[in-house]
Amino acid sequence: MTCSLHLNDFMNGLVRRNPGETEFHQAVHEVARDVLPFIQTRPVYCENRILERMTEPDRIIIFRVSWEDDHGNIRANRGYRVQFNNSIGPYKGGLRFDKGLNLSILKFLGFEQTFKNSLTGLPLGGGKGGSDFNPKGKSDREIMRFCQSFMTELWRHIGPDTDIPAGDIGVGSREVSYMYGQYKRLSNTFTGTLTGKGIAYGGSMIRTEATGYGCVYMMDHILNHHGNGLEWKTALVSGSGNVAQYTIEKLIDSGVKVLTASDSSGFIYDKDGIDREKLAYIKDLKNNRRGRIAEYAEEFGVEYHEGKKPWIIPGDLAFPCATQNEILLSDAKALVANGCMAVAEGANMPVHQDGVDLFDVAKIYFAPAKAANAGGVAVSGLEMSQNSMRLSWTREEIDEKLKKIMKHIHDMCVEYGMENSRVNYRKGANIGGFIKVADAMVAFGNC
Ligand code: NDP
Ligand code: 2IT
Repeated sequence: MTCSLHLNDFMNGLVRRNPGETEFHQAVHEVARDVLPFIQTRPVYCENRILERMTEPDRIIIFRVSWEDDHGNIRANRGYRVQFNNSIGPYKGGLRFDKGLNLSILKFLGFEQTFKNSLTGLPLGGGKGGSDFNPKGKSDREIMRFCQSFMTELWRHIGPDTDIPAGDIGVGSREVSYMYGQYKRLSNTFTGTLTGKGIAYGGSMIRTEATGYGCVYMMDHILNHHGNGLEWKTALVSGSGNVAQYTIEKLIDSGVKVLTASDSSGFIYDKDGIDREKLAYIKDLKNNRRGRIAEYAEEFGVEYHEGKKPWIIPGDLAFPCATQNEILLSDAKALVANGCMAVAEGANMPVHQDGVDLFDVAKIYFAPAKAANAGGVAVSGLEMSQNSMRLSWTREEIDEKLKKIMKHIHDMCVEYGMENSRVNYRKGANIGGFIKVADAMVAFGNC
């Protein structure tokens, strides 16, 4: 059988089958343009229609979540779990609570997760879920009732060898704990069915820090590989949630001056750099008081740019850690014009494809999300191992394993991303993540 699958034909088919799902189209296109030329050199993948099959989720579960607010009103939201691909392990990926959430976003996230989880080298399949529930402004009791109601349906679809959810935007340790409590009650089991749990009840050391720390480890590897290093650099970080906080923490510890942090209302520009004390303020502000980043500007007397993103500030390194498509072409142009040398995606798909292409042309090192932010799910995988063994590893042991995993991912990118003596990390991550899943699917036959 000859094999000639062209990007346009492939994408036209995907868009026809998934109308209006722009984020999903974008994520698949970014992978397909690297993977399709590679597939032409390995006919077995083409003959087995691996990419067509890999872009169709195994199944999607959609359900109603009814809950009662503090005023006694019954409210209804929609819950989702996209079980994307379990070829190399049980479905694994976070839950997002965000008012704008929809199936297109969840399919892009589940698709990306499949490649990311493969890159970690751990036996993890890909999945993603969540709800269009808006946690902002809700009381603690409302969050609890929502989480319990959400899990009252989800629990029958998940399990320690089936599907293991975790956190994402709007879902942190508080929400994971409420959901785990309900899961435990309904299933009458104590197993590792969610990750990101509290340390007292099966959580892993470093899981909270892992995505941000891993992202900085990846940037360090990229700079070292090119004869450079982190020390004395300046950095722009977006977001002020879980990923941003621990990216900032590891950057401070690595001798980097972090100039910015943000939320969906605007960003702060701290010319002196965010230090440990100021970071503690951000953690308390966001995790305990659920406040806005504008309060940092008032507290420390620094600039606050309402309705703007940090990319207009000059800085050596950029770490977008908030959400998808937060670096559009105009933002990427500003980064290039200001001399930015490297970008690592802490968030999932924060750089729009036009920006990725510009970084390519401008020879800016670009670590895509599936490589740069894989530390979070990697330590989730380690949490699963500890739960299965009924043992806990120390902080030092986990950090050591996380470092090894990020090095392994970097080396995979180098192995599959070499282009005219330059590493294309995007291409390397796409092909490196694809191969293991593709080989498993070929081995399983036509299923
Ligand atoms: P959090 O909910 O802890 O924080 C999200 C941050 O992003 C907040 O500062 C939030 O601001 C901001 N944000 C959210 N939506 C927007 C928007 N539309 N425009 C601008 N800013 C926005 O989430 P996480 O830190 O966990 O997740 C951040 C990113 O990292 C996501 O892309 C997620 O998928 C990814 N990720 C997370 C992992 C994890 O382990 N948690 C692992 C790997 C990737 P505001 O408060 O105003 O909404
Ligand atoms: O996007 C991601 O990798 C996450 N939100 C973490 C998933 C996980 O299962 O830890």
